[in-house]
Amino acid sequence: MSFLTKLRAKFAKERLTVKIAWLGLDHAGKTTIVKRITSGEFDSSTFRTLGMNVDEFSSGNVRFISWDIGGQEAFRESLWESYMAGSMGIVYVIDSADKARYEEARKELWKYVLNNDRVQNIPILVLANKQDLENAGSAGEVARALNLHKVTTHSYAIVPTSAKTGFNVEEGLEWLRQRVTEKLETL
Ligand code: G3D
Ligand code: MG
Repeated sequence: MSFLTKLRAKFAKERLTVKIAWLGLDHAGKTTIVKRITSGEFDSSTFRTLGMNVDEFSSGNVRFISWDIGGQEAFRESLWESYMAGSMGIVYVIDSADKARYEEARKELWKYVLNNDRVQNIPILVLANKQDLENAGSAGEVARALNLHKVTTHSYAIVPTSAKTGFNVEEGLEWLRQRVTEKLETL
C-alpha cells in the first residue's frame, strides 16, 4: 500500500459517514429504536412514519445517516431505489411479540433484501425487538421464523433488543459499525 493510500485509508477511517436503511413491517419499532439511539430515551409518542425520517448519529468512528421509511408497501416499492442507493448496511427490525406476523416479516425480508439483486454484499443486522414484552419470542425463535439459517449471501447477525429499556441497542449498532468498517478497510 502506498503512503498516499494509507493516508487516505486513515483519513477515511477517522471520519466515516455511512448510510444505513431501516426495514421491517410497520409497528416493529424502527422509529422508536432510532429515537432511542438519538435521544437515549424511550419515546412512546412516536408517530406512525409517513414518508421517511432521516437521522444522523455516531457509533465510534462512524457517523450513520439513517433512513427510516414508512411501512406501507406501495410507498416502499416507489421509493426503493433512492432509499437503498448507497446504503452500506441494513437494519431489519421485527416485533418479537407479534408471532402472528412472523411469516409476513419473513416474506418481506427475503423479498426486499435477501433475494433482491440490488442488495448485494451489504451486512444485515436483524433486531428481534420488544424483548421487554412477556410474550416476545427469543432471538433463536425469531431467527428460525425468518429462515436465517438459509442465508448464505450476506453477512448477518440477529440481536435481541428492546427500544423501551434500551437493551442491546448499542450492541447491535456496534456489530454493524464493525462490519461496515471492515468492509471499507478491504476496499
Ligand atoms: P415502526 O417505525 O417500525 O413502524 P414504531 O414502529 O417505532 O412506530 O413503534 C410501534 C409501536 O411499538 C409504538 O407503540 C412503540 O412505542 C412500540 N415499541 C417500539 N419498540 C418497542 C419495544 O422495544 N418495546 C415495547 N414494549 N414497545 C415498543 P404505539 O403504542 O405508539 O403503537
Ligand atoms: Mg416508523
